[in-house]
Amino acid sequence: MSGELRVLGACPLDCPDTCSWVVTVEDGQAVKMRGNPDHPYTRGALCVKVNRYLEHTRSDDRILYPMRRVGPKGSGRFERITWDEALDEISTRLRAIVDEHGGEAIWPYLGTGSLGYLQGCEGVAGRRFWNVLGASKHWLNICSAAGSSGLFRTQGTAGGMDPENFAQAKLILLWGTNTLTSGHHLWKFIQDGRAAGAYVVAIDPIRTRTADQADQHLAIRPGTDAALALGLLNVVLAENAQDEEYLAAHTEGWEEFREEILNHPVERVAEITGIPAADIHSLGMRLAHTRPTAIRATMGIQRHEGGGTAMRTIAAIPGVTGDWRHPGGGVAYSTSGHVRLNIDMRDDLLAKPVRTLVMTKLASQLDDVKCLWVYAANPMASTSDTNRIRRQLAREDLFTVVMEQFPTDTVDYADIVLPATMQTEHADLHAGYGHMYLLWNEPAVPPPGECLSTTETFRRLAAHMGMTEPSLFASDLELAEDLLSGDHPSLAGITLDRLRKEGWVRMSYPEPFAPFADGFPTPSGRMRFPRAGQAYVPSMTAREARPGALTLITPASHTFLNSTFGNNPELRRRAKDPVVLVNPADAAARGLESGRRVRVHNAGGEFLADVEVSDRVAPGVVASPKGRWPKLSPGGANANAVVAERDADMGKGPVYHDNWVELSPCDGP
Ligand SMILES: Nc1nc2c(c(=O)[nH]1)N[C@H]1C(S)=C(S)[C@@H](COP(=O)(O)OP(=O)(O)OC[C@H]3O[C@@H](n4cnc5c(=O)[nH]c(N)nc54)[C@H](O)[C@@H]3O)O[C@H]1N2
Ligand SMILES: Nc1nc2c(c(=O)[nH]1)N[C@H]1C(S)=C(S)[C@@H](COP(=O)(O)OP(=O)(O)OC[C@H]3O[C@@H](n4cnc5c(=O)[nH]c(N)nc54)[C@H](O)[C@@H]3O)O[C@H]1N2
Ligand code: SF4
Ligand SMILES: [Mo]
Repeated sequence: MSGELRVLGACPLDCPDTCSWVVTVEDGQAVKMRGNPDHPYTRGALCVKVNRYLEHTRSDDRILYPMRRVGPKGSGRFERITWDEALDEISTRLRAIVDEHGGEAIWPYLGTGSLGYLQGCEGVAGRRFWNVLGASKHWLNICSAAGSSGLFRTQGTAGGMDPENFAQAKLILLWGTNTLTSGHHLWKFIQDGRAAGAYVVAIDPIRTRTADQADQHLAIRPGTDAALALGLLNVVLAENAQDEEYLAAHTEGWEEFREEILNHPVERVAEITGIPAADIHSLGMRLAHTRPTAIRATMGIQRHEGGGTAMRTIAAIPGVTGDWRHPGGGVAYSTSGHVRLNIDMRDDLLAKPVRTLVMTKLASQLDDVKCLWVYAANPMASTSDTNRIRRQLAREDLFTVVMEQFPTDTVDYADIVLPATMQTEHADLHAGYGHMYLLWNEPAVPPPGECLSTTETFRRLAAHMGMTEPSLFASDLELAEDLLSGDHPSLAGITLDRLRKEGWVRMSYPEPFAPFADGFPTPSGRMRFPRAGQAYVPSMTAREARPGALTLITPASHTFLNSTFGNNPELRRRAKDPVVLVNPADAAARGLESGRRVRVHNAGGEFLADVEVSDRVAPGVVASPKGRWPKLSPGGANANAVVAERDADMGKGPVYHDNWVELSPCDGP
């Protein structure tokens, strides 16, 4: 058809699947977007959220022009200004802050709104500019840091199985992961495995839609996963099913870890985890006698005080069973450890070393910050302890700039708002964290209004501030060439030309892939088992289990992607009002019935939700999905009002699923 164009792109959202998409452009308008049928992982499907992406790009509330605040902080009242005015004001304020307080008083707070290597959090976005200015560094630990460090300690990398190899597994554990909601493309491979006889077990305190589809669901007490791992291995040892050859060749610390396992007989583990001993035993038997066993363990497990340890201990399982010998065996947390692009953060541009500020500590680390620069993030919705963050953002001495697509709660606190492009409007390079492909996103249409990409915004700002460092002005294509220019073997044969033509290319790893069949990327080349006493650290919820208190879990929402789409009318309609799932026993004890609106509260704050009485959650556990915009929620708050700014045991990760709450009827005492 004349005037019709097919443009290949990639989903930028923080989801393991990083889908390849095809945008149909007619007469300069993007008229259709669908999953790329040729991509081996996307297999032609996007998801319930991104099926609305094009509609979202044209949303009435899209931010199209630079704006300056005219009302009090938090009011969301702005006037339109020109880019020149915006860059003038920003330049003046940044210079003054650097002169008076030093560059470290600037916090470039970059979130996960896009995982792009150009425009988003995985790569260069603005970092060269911040280094020239001497701004504080930003540690993006909001999502997976605890689990990654746990895995790193055991394996030397957070990378693991190729998820496509789940099709070869004979036993599949879906452990703290809600596949059908948070990255559904894996499901086809699980189904392929099933068709060849695999048995699927979901281990989750909630009977999720994924658990519904599994052969078996174990409703574990939150924060006790490390103990379960030890209990399962206890059965493996009792069956003498450990892989002695693999243990001897590729692991260290086995004698000590073995003792730890022997200290965790099934009955003890049943007491800790709340899972019946018979179920632990039967799963232990399956684990002992089924090769290969594939474990999909993702972020749910590690959003706990003991989360790093839990992941570290789960990662030890295939070291004992020898599952890493087989492509269909091992642990799949994230494939990002296999992505070896040439990422140079250009620290050489720093005049002197600077401090690092921690994303999850926004509420407490803003004290001596004078400029908060938020991009691809929505901390007022997504970061812990939002009441304290709100007080900080209201400070008159804080200069806040937000680069955004939509008028979020965070935007409401900005002094200057800069309009940001969406994925169909800018170029980017992507890798999945749940598959083995690199992807190129070609812009399909020009940006609406005066929106600019992240890279272009920083190029213009650098020029406006009179900076002369040449690398600040590298074009998107030059940046992409740089990223692909590394000499790691996984990049062999992958050029920008090829990516632009084909849309995606598999990284050069063997297929099928058994990454640790011959050892690990640790200093000794061996898996490092946890030391005795370090294998199981009970999380807050496990440690303080006390009658009457409820553990709040705030998992992925089916209809939102973190807070992205939280303003989309159709997805909001589908999501209905916020709910909190409550076990019938806990509901009865509080005189609550379904539909009753409650305050979910603790010392940190409260949010409102409607009770849904349900045996999907075990007694003592309540659940309310993440991603709501506070200002679009009843009471003006979401679940992060009750999530404490407390560190997990590793990586300073957040504890989104590890907080005590109480429920009180809104109309009651
Ligand atoms: N639809 C949708 N998809 C998403 C997202 C989204 O918001 N919406 N978010 C994206 C992002 S940023 C990420 S990081 C991932 C997150 O997605 P997942 O990795 O799936 O992580 P969560 O949703 O936090 O938790 C997964 C499951 O872990 C369970 N869980 C909680 N505590 C425990 C525990 O102590 N032990 C065990 N065994 N299970 C536990 C929860 O009940 C939940 O069902 O998904 C991505 N995909
Ligand atoms: N209670 C609770 N809270 C959680 C979690 C949980 O499990 N429970 N999960 C956490 C997890 S896993 C994560 S990853 C974080 C995510 O938290 P954040 O990193 O803050 O991500 P989002 O909330 O999705 O906000 C991203 C914003 O970036 C904007 N954006 C998207 N693309 C671009 C772009 O190209 N340029 C610019 N300038 N802006 C863009 C979007 O419009 C959106 O408003 O949330 C965490 N929050
Ligand atoms: S959010 Fe995930 S499943 Fe949906 S289109 Fe993006 S990558 Fe694919
Ligand atoms: Mo995340």
